[in-house]
Amino acid sequence: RFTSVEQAPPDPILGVSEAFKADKSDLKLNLGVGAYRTEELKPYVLDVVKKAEKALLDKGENKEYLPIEGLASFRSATAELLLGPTHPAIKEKRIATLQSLSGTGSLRLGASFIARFLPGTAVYLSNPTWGNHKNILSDSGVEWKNYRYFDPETVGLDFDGMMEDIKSAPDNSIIMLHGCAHNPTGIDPTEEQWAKIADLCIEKNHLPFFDVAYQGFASGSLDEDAYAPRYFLERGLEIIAAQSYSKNLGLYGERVGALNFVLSDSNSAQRVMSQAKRLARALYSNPPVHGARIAAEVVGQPDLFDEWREEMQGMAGRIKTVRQKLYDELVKLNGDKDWSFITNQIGMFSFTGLSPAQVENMTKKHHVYMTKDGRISMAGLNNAKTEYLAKAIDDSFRN
Ligand code: PLP
Ligand code: TYF
Repeated sequence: RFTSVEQAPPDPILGVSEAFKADKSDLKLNLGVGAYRTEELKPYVLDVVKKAEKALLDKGENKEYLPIEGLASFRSATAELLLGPTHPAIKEKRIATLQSLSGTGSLRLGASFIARFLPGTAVYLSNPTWGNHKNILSDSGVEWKNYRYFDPETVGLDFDGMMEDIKSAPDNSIIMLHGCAHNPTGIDPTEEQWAKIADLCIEKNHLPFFDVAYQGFASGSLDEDAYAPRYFLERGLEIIAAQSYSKNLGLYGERVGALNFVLSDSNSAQRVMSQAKRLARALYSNPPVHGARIAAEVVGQPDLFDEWREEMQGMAGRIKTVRQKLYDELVKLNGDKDWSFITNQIGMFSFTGLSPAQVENMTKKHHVYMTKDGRISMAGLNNAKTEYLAKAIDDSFRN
Protein backbone atom coordinates (compact mmCIF):
# COMPACT_ATOMS: atom_id res chain seq x y z
CA ARG A 1 0.00 0.00 0.00
CA PHE A 2 2.72 2.50 0.93
CA THR A 3 5.47 1.14 -1.28
CA SER A 4 4.34 3.30 -4.19
CA VAL A 5 4.64 6.56 -2.18
CA GLU A 6 7.56 8.43 -3.67
CA GLN A 7 10.17 10.24 -1.62
CA ALA A 8 9.34 13.97 -1.45
CA PRO A 9 12.06 16.53 -2.13
CA PRO A 10 13.33 18.47 0.93
CA ASP A 11 11.70 21.87 1.54
CA PRO A 12 13.79 24.50 -0.28
CA ILE A 13 14.08 26.62 2.87
CA LEU A 14 14.02 24.15 5.74
CA GLY A 15 16.30 21.76 3.80
CA VAL A 16 19.07 24.38 4.07
CA SER A 17 19.14 24.00 7.88
CA GLU A 18 19.58 20.25 7.51
CA ALA A 19 22.57 20.72 5.20
CA PHE A 20 23.99 23.30 7.63
CA LYS A 21 23.80 20.86 10.55
CA ALA A 22 25.73 18.25 8.59
CA ASP A 23 28.65 20.66 7.85
CA LYS A 24 31.56 20.18 10.28
CA SER A 25 33.44 23.40 9.42
CA ASP A 26 33.96 26.10 12.09
CA LEU A 27 33.42 28.75 9.45
CA LYS A 28 29.84 27.71 8.67
CA LEU A 29 27.12 30.32 8.69
CA ASN A 30 23.37 29.63 8.36
CA LEU A 31 21.61 32.40 6.45
CA GLY A 32 18.87 30.12 5.15
CA VAL A 33 15.80 30.11 7.35
CA GLY A 34 14.31 33.44 8.43
CA ALA A 35 14.69 33.30 12.19
CA TYR A 36 16.14 36.06 14.35
CA ARG A 37 19.48 35.43 16.03
CA THR A 38 21.31 37.51 18.63
CA GLU A 39 24.76 39.02 18.05
CA GLU A 40 26.02 35.68 19.49
CA LEU A 41 23.96 33.94 16.76
CA LYS A 42 21.72 32.30 19.35
CA PRO A 43 17.90 32.09 19.27
CA TYR A 44 16.28 34.92 21.20
CA VAL A 45 13.36 34.70 23.63
CA LEU A 46 12.04 38.22 24.22
CA ASP A 47 12.13 39.50 27.80
CA VAL A 48 8.47 40.51 27.53
CA VAL A 49 7.60 36.94 26.60
CA LYS A 50 9.40 35.63 29.70
CA LYS A 51 7.60 38.19 31.86
CA ALA A 52 4.21 37.40 30.35
CA GLU A 53 4.80 33.67 30.84
CA LYS A 54 5.70 34.24 34.50
CA ALA A 55 2.53 36.29 34.98
CA LEU A 56 0.47 33.51 33.36
CA LEU A 57 2.05 30.89 35.58
CA ASP A 58 1.36 33.02 38.68
CA LYS A 59 -2.26 33.37 37.58
CA GLY A 60 -2.50 29.59 37.22
CA GLU A 61 -3.65 29.19 33.62
CA ASN A 62 -5.61 26.06 32.77
CA LYS A 63 -5.32 24.02 29.60
CA GLU A 64 -8.97 23.97 28.54
CA TYR A 65 -9.89 24.14 24.85
CA LEU A 66 -10.29 27.57 23.36
CA PRO A 67 -13.40 28.36 21.32
CA ILE A 68 -13.02 27.53 17.60
CA GLU A 69 -12.32 31.19 16.82
CA GLY A 70 -9.63 31.47 19.52
CA LEU A 71 -8.93 33.54 22.63
CA ALA A 72 -11.20 36.59 22.82
CA SER A 73 -8.57 38.91 24.37
CA PHE A 74 -6.04 37.88 21.71
CA ARG A 75 -8.55 38.37 18.90
CA SER A 76 -9.34 41.93 19.89
CA ALA A 77 -5.64 42.71 20.53
CA THR A 78 -4.54 41.38 17.15
CA ALA A 79 -7.25 43.27 15.24
CA GLU A 80 -6.25 46.48 17.04
CA LEU A 81 -2.58 45.94 16.22
CA LEU A 82 -3.40 45.43 12.57
CA LEU A 83 -5.80 48.34 12.09
CA GLY A 84 -4.96 50.67 14.98
CA PRO A 85 -7.08 50.68 18.17
CA THR A 86 -9.63 53.28 17.05
CA HIS A 87 -10.34 51.96 13.57
CA PRO A 88 -14.01 52.31 12.50
CA ALA A 89 -14.11 48.69 11.23
CA ILE A 90 -13.61 47.53 14.82
CA LYS A 91 -16.21 49.90 16.27
CA GLU A 92 -18.69 48.97 13.55
CA LYS A 93 -18.00 45.23 13.98
CA ARG A 94 -17.11 44.89 10.29
CA ILE A 95 -14.17 42.66 11.05
CA ALA A 96 -14.17 38.89 11.50
CA THR A 97 -10.99 37.80 13.31
CA LEU A 98 -10.08 34.18 13.99
CA GLN A 99 -7.00 33.17 15.93
CA SER A 100 -5.29 30.56 13.80
CA LEU A 101 -2.03 28.58 13.57
CA SER A 102 0.43 31.41 13.05
CA GLY A 103 0.84 32.96 9.59
CA THR A 104 0.89 29.67 7.72
CA GLY A 105 -2.28 28.29 9.32
CA SER A 106 -4.06 31.62 8.89
CA LEU A 107 -3.18 31.66 5.20
CA ARG A 108 -4.36 28.08 4.93
CA LEU A 109 -7.68 28.89 6.59
CA GLY A 110 -8.07 31.84 4.21
CA ALA A 111 -7.27 29.58 1.25
CA SER A 112 -9.88 27.05 2.41
CA PHE A 113 -12.40 29.85 2.63
CA ILE A 114 -11.58 30.94 -0.93
CA ALA A 115 -11.87 27.37 -2.21
CA ARG A 116 -15.33 26.99 -0.70
CA PHE A 117 -16.92 30.41 -1.08
CA LEU A 118 -15.09 32.00 -4.00
CA PRO A 119 -14.62 28.93 -6.21
CA GLY A 120 -12.93 29.49 -9.53
CA THR A 121 -11.25 32.67 -8.30
CA ALA A 122 -7.49 32.66 -8.91
CA VAL A 123 -5.03 34.14 -6.42
CA TYR A 124 -2.24 36.22 -7.96
CA LEU A 125 1.17 35.87 -6.31
CA SER A 126 4.21 38.07 -6.74
CA ASN A 127 7.04 36.48 -8.70
CA PRO A 128 8.96 35.56 -6.62
CA THR A 129 7.09 35.06 -3.36
CA TRP A 130 7.43 33.07 -0.16
CA GLY A 131 7.55 29.50 -1.51
CA ASN A 132 4.90 28.20 0.85
CA HIS A 133 2.20 30.45 -0.67
CA LYS A 134 2.04 28.13 -3.66
CA ASN A 135 1.93 24.97 -1.52
CA ILE A 136 -0.84 26.39 0.66
CA LEU A 137 -3.02 27.42 -2.28
CA SER A 138 -2.41 24.28 -4.34
CA ASP A 139 -3.12 21.97 -1.40
CA SER A 140 -6.33 23.93 -0.73
CA GLY A 141 -7.45 23.48 -4.32
CA VAL A 142 -7.08 27.17 -5.17
CA GLU A 143 -5.64 28.15 -8.52
CA TRP A 144 -2.73 30.60 -8.39
CA LYS A 145 -0.95 32.69 -10.98
CA ASN A 146 1.98 35.10 -10.88
CA TYR A 147 2.30 38.82 -11.30
CA ARG A 148 5.69 40.30 -12.11
CA TYR A 149 7.48 41.80 -9.12
CA PHE A 150 11.27 41.55 -9.17
CA ASP A 151 13.41 43.16 -11.84
CA PRO A 152 16.84 41.47 -11.93
CA GLU A 153 18.25 44.34 -14.01
CA THR A 154 17.67 46.95 -11.31
CA VAL A 155 17.53 44.50 -8.38
CA GLY A 156 14.35 46.48 -7.65
CA LEU A 157 10.60 46.40 -8.17
CA ASP A 158 9.24 45.78 -11.68
CA PHE A 159 6.37 48.13 -10.95
CA ASP A 160 5.17 48.49 -14.54
CA GLY A 161 5.11 44.71 -14.97
CA MET A 162 3.26 44.32 -11.69
CA MET A 163 0.61 46.87 -12.72
CA GLU A 164 0.17 45.32 -16.17
CA ASP A 165 -0.33 41.84 -14.73
CA ILE A 166 -2.78 42.97 -12.05
CA LYS A 167 -4.64 44.93 -14.70
CA SER A 168 -4.92 42.00 -17.07
CA ALA A 169 -6.12 39.61 -14.34
CA PRO A 170 -9.87 38.93 -14.68
CA ASP A 171 -12.08 41.26 -12.60
CA ASN A 172 -12.76 39.99 -9.03
CA SER A 173 -9.41 38.23 -8.75
CA ILE A 174 -7.55 37.92 -5.45
CA ILE A 175 -4.20 39.67 -5.18
CA MET A 176 -1.81 38.38 -2.52
CA LEU A 177 0.30 41.25 -1.19
CA HIS A 178 3.05 41.20 1.44
CA GLY A 179 2.07 43.71 4.14
CA CYS A 180 5.69 44.83 4.47
CA ALA A 181 9.22 43.48 4.10
CA HIS A 182 8.52 41.33 1.04
CA ASN A 183 9.90 37.81 1.35
CA PRO A 184 12.25 36.94 -0.37
CA THR A 185 13.22 40.23 -2.04
CA GLY A 186 13.07 42.79 0.81
CA ILE A 187 11.59 45.20 -1.77
CA ASP A 188 8.29 46.96 -0.99
CA PRO A 189 6.22 49.35 -3.12
CA THR A 190 6.50 53.04 -2.15
CA GLU A 191 3.44 54.88 -0.80
CA GLU A 192 2.81 56.32 -4.28
CA GLN A 193 2.99 52.83 -5.76
CA TRP A 194 0.65 51.40 -3.12
CA ALA A 195 -1.83 54.12 -4.10
CA LYS A 196 -1.70 52.99 -7.73
CA ILE A 197 -2.10 49.33 -6.76
CA ALA A 198 -5.16 50.27 -4.67
CA ASP A 199 -6.56 52.26 -7.65
CA LEU A 200 -6.28 49.13 -9.78
CA CYS A 201 -7.90 46.91 -7.14
CA ILE A 202 -10.83 49.34 -7.01
CA GLU A 203 -11.09 49.57 -10.81
CA LYS A 204 -10.98 45.78 -11.22
CA ASN A 205 -12.89 44.89 -8.07
CA HIS A 206 -9.95 42.72 -6.98
CA LEU A 207 -9.79 41.45 -3.41
CA PRO A 208 -6.44 42.17 -1.71
CA PHE A 209 -5.19 39.40 0.60
CA PHE A 210 -2.40 40.75 2.81
CA ASP A 211 0.19 38.45 4.32
CA VAL A 212 1.40 40.38 7.39
CA ALA A 213 4.32 38.36 8.75
CA TYR A 214 6.66 41.18 9.82
CA GLN A 215 4.60 43.94 11.47
CA GLY A 216 6.96 45.94 13.69
CA PHE A 217 9.88 43.74 12.79
CA ALA A 218 10.80 45.53 9.55
CA SER A 219 10.95 49.18 10.57
CA GLY A 220 10.65 48.75 14.35
CA SER A 221 7.26 50.52 14.23
CA LEU A 222 3.97 48.60 14.34
CA ASP A 223 2.15 51.49 12.64
CA GLU A 224 4.66 52.08 9.86
CA ASP A 225 4.71 48.39 8.96
CA ALA A 226 0.88 48.27 8.79
CA TYR A 227 0.72 51.16 6.33
CA ALA A 228 -0.41 49.18 3.28
CA PRO A 229 -3.42 47.23 4.68
CA ARG A 230 -4.62 50.33 6.57
CA TYR A 231 -4.31 52.45 3.44
CA PHE A 232 -6.30 49.95 1.34
CA LEU A 233 -9.08 50.07 3.94
CA GLU A 234 -9.02 53.87 3.89
CA ARG A 235 -9.63 53.62 0.15
CA GLY A 236 -12.83 51.65 0.87
CA LEU A 237 -11.57 48.22 -0.17
CA GLU A 238 -12.46 45.05 1.69
CA ILE A 239 -9.40 42.98 2.59
CA ILE A 240 -8.34 39.63 3.99
CA ALA A 241 -5.23 39.75 6.21
CA ALA A 242 -3.21 36.92 7.74
CA GLN A 243 -1.01 37.84 10.72
CA SER A 244 1.95 36.08 12.31
CA TYR A 245 3.65 36.62 15.68
CA SER A 246 6.58 34.34 14.84
CA LYS A 247 9.02 37.15 14.11
CA ASN A 248 7.82 40.25 15.94
CA LEU A 249 7.21 38.44 19.26
CA GLY A 250 9.66 35.60 18.54
CA LEU A 251 6.89 33.03 19.11
CA TYR A 252 7.91 30.81 16.17
CA GLY A 253 7.11 27.43 17.72
CA GLU A 254 4.02 28.60 19.64
CA ARG A 255 2.07 29.12 16.39
CA VAL A 256 0.34 32.41 17.15
CA GLY A 257 -1.46 34.29 14.40
CA ALA A 258 -4.81 35.36 13.05
CA LEU A 259 -6.94 35.59 9.94
CA ASN A 260 -8.96 38.79 9.51
CA PHE A 261 -11.73 39.62 7.07
CA VAL A 262 -12.29 43.38 7.09
CA LEU A 263 -15.58 43.87 5.27
CA SER A 264 -17.97 46.68 4.43
CA ASP A 265 -20.80 45.66 6.81
CA SER A 266 -21.21 43.82 10.10
CA ASN A 267 -23.74 41.41 8.65
CA SER A 268 -21.24 40.02 6.17
CA ALA A 269 -18.59 39.86 8.90
CA GLN A 270 -20.91 37.77 11.05
CA ARG A 271 -21.78 35.34 8.27
CA VAL A 272 -18.16 35.03 7.12
CA MET A 273 -17.11 34.37 10.72
CA SER A 274 -19.66 31.59 11.08
CA GLN A 275 -18.41 29.85 7.94
CA ALA A 276 -14.70 30.34 8.75
CA LYS A 277 -15.38 28.67 12.10
CA ARG A 278 -16.86 25.66 10.34
CA LEU A 279 -13.75 25.37 8.21
CA ALA A 280 -11.45 25.71 11.25
CA ARG A 281 -13.46 23.07 13.12
CA ALA A 282 -12.67 20.50 10.45
CA LEU A 283 -9.06 21.61 9.96
CA TYR A 284 -7.81 21.73 13.58
CA SER A 285 -10.89 22.34 15.80
CA ASN A 286 -9.36 25.13 17.91
CA PRO A 287 -6.02 26.96 18.05
CA PRO A 288 -3.26 26.58 20.68
CA VAL A 289 -3.84 28.55 23.87
CA HIS A 290 -0.48 29.31 25.47
CA GLY A 291 1.08 31.60 22.87
CA ALA A 292 -2.16 33.52 22.38
CA ARG A 293 -2.24 34.24 26.11
CA ILE A 294 1.35 35.51 25.94
CA ALA A 295 0.53 37.85 23.04
CA ALA A 296 -2.66 39.11 24.72
CA GLU A 297 -0.78 39.70 27.98
CA VAL A 298 1.98 41.68 26.22
CA VAL A 299 -0.44 43.85 24.26
CA GLY A 300 -2.83 44.29 27.19
CA GLN A 301 -0.28 45.49 29.79
CA PRO A 302 0.93 48.99 28.92
CA ASP A 303 4.38 48.50 30.48
CA LEU A 304 4.90 45.19 28.65
CA PHE A 305 3.60 46.70 25.42
CA ASP A 306 6.16 49.54 25.62
CA GLU A 307 8.90 47.07 26.40
CA TRP A 308 7.87 44.90 23.45
CA ARG A 309 8.17 47.86 21.12
CA GLU A 310 11.68 48.54 22.45
CA GLU A 311 12.71 44.93 21.92
CA MET A 312 11.27 44.98 18.40
CA GLN A 313 13.27 48.11 17.66
CA GLY A 314 16.31 46.32 19.04
CA MET A 315 15.84 43.40 16.62
CA ALA A 316 15.06 45.63 13.65
CA GLY A 317 18.02 47.86 14.56
CA ARG A 318 20.49 44.99 14.80
CA ILE A 319 19.47 43.83 11.33
CA LYS A 320 19.85 47.34 9.91
CA THR A 321 23.32 47.59 11.47
CA VAL A 322 24.61 44.36 9.91
CA ARG A 323 23.05 45.38 6.58
CA GLN A 324 25.03 48.62 6.64
CA LYS A 325 28.21 46.83 7.71
CA LEU A 326 27.83 44.23 4.94
CA TYR A 327 27.35 47.04 2.42
CA ASP A 328 30.47 48.88 3.68
CA GLU A 329 32.57 45.72 3.48
CA LEU A 330 31.38 44.93 -0.06
CA VAL A 331 32.15 48.47 -1.25
CA LYS A 332 35.67 48.07 0.18
CA LEU A 333 36.11 44.84 -1.80
CA ASN A 334 34.62 46.04 -5.07
CA GLY A 335 33.79 49.74 -5.40
CA ASP A 336 32.82 49.31 -9.07
CA LYS A 337 29.71 47.28 -8.37
CA ASP A 338 26.49 48.95 -7.17
CA TRP A 339 25.71 47.33 -3.82
CA SER A 340 23.00 49.82 -2.83
CA PHE A 341 20.32 47.15 -3.17
CA ILE A 342 21.54 45.73 0.15
CA THR A 343 20.73 48.88 2.11
CA ASN A 344 17.61 49.64 0.03
CA GLN A 345 16.00 46.31 0.90
CA ILE A 346 14.17 46.06 4.21
CA GLY A 347 13.25 43.42 6.76
CA MET A 348 14.82 40.11 7.42
CA PHE A 349 16.17 39.23 4.01
CA SER A 350 18.47 40.39 1.29
CA PHE A 351 17.97 39.16 -2.26
CA THR A 352 21.51 39.21 -3.57
CA GLY A 353 21.09 38.34 -7.23
CA LEU A 354 23.60 35.47 -6.84
CA SER A 355 22.90 32.76 -9.43
CA PRO A 356 22.31 29.13 -8.38
CA ALA A 357 25.92 28.29 -9.38
CA GLN A 358 27.21 31.23 -7.32
CA VAL A 359 25.06 30.12 -4.36
CA GLU A 360 26.70 26.72 -4.68
CA ASN A 361 30.08 28.42 -4.47
CA MET A 362 28.92 30.26 -1.32
CA THR A 363 28.05 26.95 0.32
CA LYS A 364 30.67 24.53 -1.05
CA LYS A 365 33.67 26.84 -0.81
CA HIS A 366 32.70 29.27 1.97
CA HIS A 367 30.29 27.22 4.12
CA VAL A 368 27.64 29.94 3.87
CA TYR A 369 24.18 28.35 3.77
CA MET A 370 21.40 30.21 1.94
CA THR A 371 18.45 29.44 -0.34
CA LYS A 372 19.12 28.70 -4.02
CA ASP A 373 17.25 31.81 -5.14
CA GLY A 374 20.08 33.96 -3.73
CA ARG A 375 18.27 35.04 -0.57
CA ILE A 376 20.22 35.56 2.64
CA SER A 377 18.66 36.02 6.07
CA MET A 378 20.25 39.12 7.58
CA ALA A 379 18.83 38.04 10.92
CA GLY A 380 21.31 35.14 10.98
CA LEU A 381 24.32 37.42 10.51
CA ASN A 382 26.33 39.25 13.20
CA ASN A 383 28.94 42.03 13.11
CA ALA A 384 31.81 39.60 13.58
CA LYS A 385 30.87 37.59 10.48
CA THR A 386 30.08 40.40 8.03
CA GLU A 387 33.63 40.70 6.72
CA TYR A 388 33.78 36.95 6.09
CA LEU A 389 30.39 37.03 4.36
CA ALA A 390 31.35 40.01 2.19
CA LYS A 391 34.48 38.18 1.01
CA ALA A 392 32.41 35.10 0.19
CA ILE A 393 29.85 37.16 -1.76
CA ASP A 394 32.51 39.10 -3.63
CA ASP A 395 34.36 35.90 -4.51
CA SER A 396 31.15 34.21 -5.66
CA PHE A 397 30.16 37.11 -7.93
CA ARG A 398 33.59 36.85 -9.58
CA ASN A 399 33.00 33.13 -10.26
N1 PLP B 1 4.35 34.65 5.26
C1 PLP B 1 5.59 35.05 5.01
C2 PLP B 1 5.83 36.00 3.89
C3 PLP B 1 6.65 34.59 5.80
O1 PLP B 1 7.89 35.01 5.53
C4 PLP B 1 6.38 33.70 6.86
C5 PLP B 1 7.47 33.18 7.67
O2 PLP B 1 8.61 33.23 7.39
C6 PLP B 1 5.05 33.34 7.08
C7 PLP B 1 4.06 33.83 6.27
C8 PLP B 1 4.54 32.42 8.15
O3 PLP B 1 5.30 32.07 9.20
P1 PLP B 1 4.58 31.43 10.45
O4 PLP B 1 3.74 30.32 9.97
O5 PLP B 1 5.69 31.00 11.34
O6 PLP B 1 3.78 32.53 11.08
O1 TYF C 1 12.55 31.51 6.04
C1 TYF C 1 11.37 31.53 5.64
O2 TYF C 1 11.04 32.16 4.67
C2 TYF C 1 10.28 30.74 6.33
C3 TYF C 1 10.51 30.38 7.75
O3 TYF C 1 6.89 26.66 9.84
C4 TYF C 1 9.54 29.40 8.28
O4 TYF C 1 9.92 29.67 5.53
C5 TYF C 1 9.98 28.20 8.78
C6 TYF C 1 9.10 27.27 9.30
C7 TYF C 1 7.75 27.56 9.32
C8 TYF C 1 7.29 28.76 8.83
C9 TYF C 1 8.18 29.67 8.32
